[in-house]
Amino acid sequence: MLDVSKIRADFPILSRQVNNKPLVYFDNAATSQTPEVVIDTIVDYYSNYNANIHRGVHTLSQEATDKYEIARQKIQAHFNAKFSHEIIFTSGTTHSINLVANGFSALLKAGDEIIVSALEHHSNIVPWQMLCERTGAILKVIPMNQEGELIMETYDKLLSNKTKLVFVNHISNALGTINPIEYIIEKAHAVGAAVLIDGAQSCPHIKPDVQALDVDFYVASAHKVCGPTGVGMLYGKEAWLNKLPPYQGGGEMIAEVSFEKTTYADLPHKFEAGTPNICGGIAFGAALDYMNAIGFDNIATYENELLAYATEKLSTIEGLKIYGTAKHKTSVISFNLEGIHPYDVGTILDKLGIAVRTGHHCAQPIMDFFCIPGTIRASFAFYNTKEEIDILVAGVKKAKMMLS
Ligand code: 7TS
Repeated sequence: MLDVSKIRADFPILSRQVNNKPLVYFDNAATSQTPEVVIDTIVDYYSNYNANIHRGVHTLSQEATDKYEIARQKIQAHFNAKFSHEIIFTSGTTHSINLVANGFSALLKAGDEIIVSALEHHSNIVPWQMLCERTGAILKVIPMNQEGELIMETYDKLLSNKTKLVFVNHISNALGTINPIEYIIEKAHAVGAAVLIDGAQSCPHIKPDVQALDVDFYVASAHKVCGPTGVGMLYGKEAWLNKLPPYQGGGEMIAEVSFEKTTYADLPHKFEAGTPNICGGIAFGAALDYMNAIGFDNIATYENELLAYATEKLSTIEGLKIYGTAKHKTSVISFNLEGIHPYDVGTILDKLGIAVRTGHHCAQPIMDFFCIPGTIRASFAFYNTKEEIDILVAGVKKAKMMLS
């Protein structure tokens, strides 16, 4: 089991005050906090071996290159990719999705079909709409039910030999639903479609095995797994990455350049034009080491306890409605107080030192489905406690009293 007070001591930010109250950080689905070991990795990089990579004969450049490539191998091992060159460093999930969507422009034709789900973050909707505009492909949507679960019977009917791509998040950021991606992948492959899974919200809770899933693309952001912002990854099966054209042109992604013709570098460099976020990539590796040392099974068990506790306590508040009651869900609770705007509740909670997110969570179609402007979202990580949930529950009661 987790020693949560020991874990909390790893995170300097958790001991700060906000508005003269101890910080209660429940906005983990937006970004996770950073442990000392990751902060130290960043300081060590800039203090001791800051240099550009893959291009210098000098010692600093070689050290930075070695550590960056070791980080790639850590990510490969974490996701169980077959080859390290199947891991592409990007600036985050959004960049990874755009890279794939852009690549498919060259592979799709008018009338081809793309399937997304009703539970997507805008970053897994807009790039595909742009792709459809460029190619004439048609976007279809797997609908959801009142619990916030995808309706698989409709998915089965949407699939046909016209389906070329399926894009679904592993876990919904707005509701916490864990989607049946094994089923989704298997069914898509049966009609010859490729599958991209958006793992931005799953990676903080689950250790995905891309080979066992047999998924074609899997994407994630470091800042949701205790790493820094501005760095993330794209896993792609080697054959797919070889098939996709490069996303950006520039230095590092070429084999040879002349004004007549340019040939591209091998994977992974073909997709990594320009100077990358070197320090970020190395810190991403350190963050995964940190989380793996705690253990994802331990993390999931503990977070499920927090979820059950918070669901029970919040449900006792009259007029509070929870959105997203899927059978399989992670430690995210979206809720509203009857007749009160979520923003007003969030503002009062902030005065009490409690950080939650309010609004549509970049998932407007979900809010439209429930006919609401947004929700208050509390999202828990392995360093949160039941005592903090008690503080939230008291804060929500206070907000209700003040705003009713
Ligand atoms: N996909 C999902 C499912 C997400 O939750 C997010 C970010 C993204 C993609 C985009 O990730 P980025 O790192 O490229 O920005 N989600 C949230 C959120 O729920 N609140 O703030 C960001």
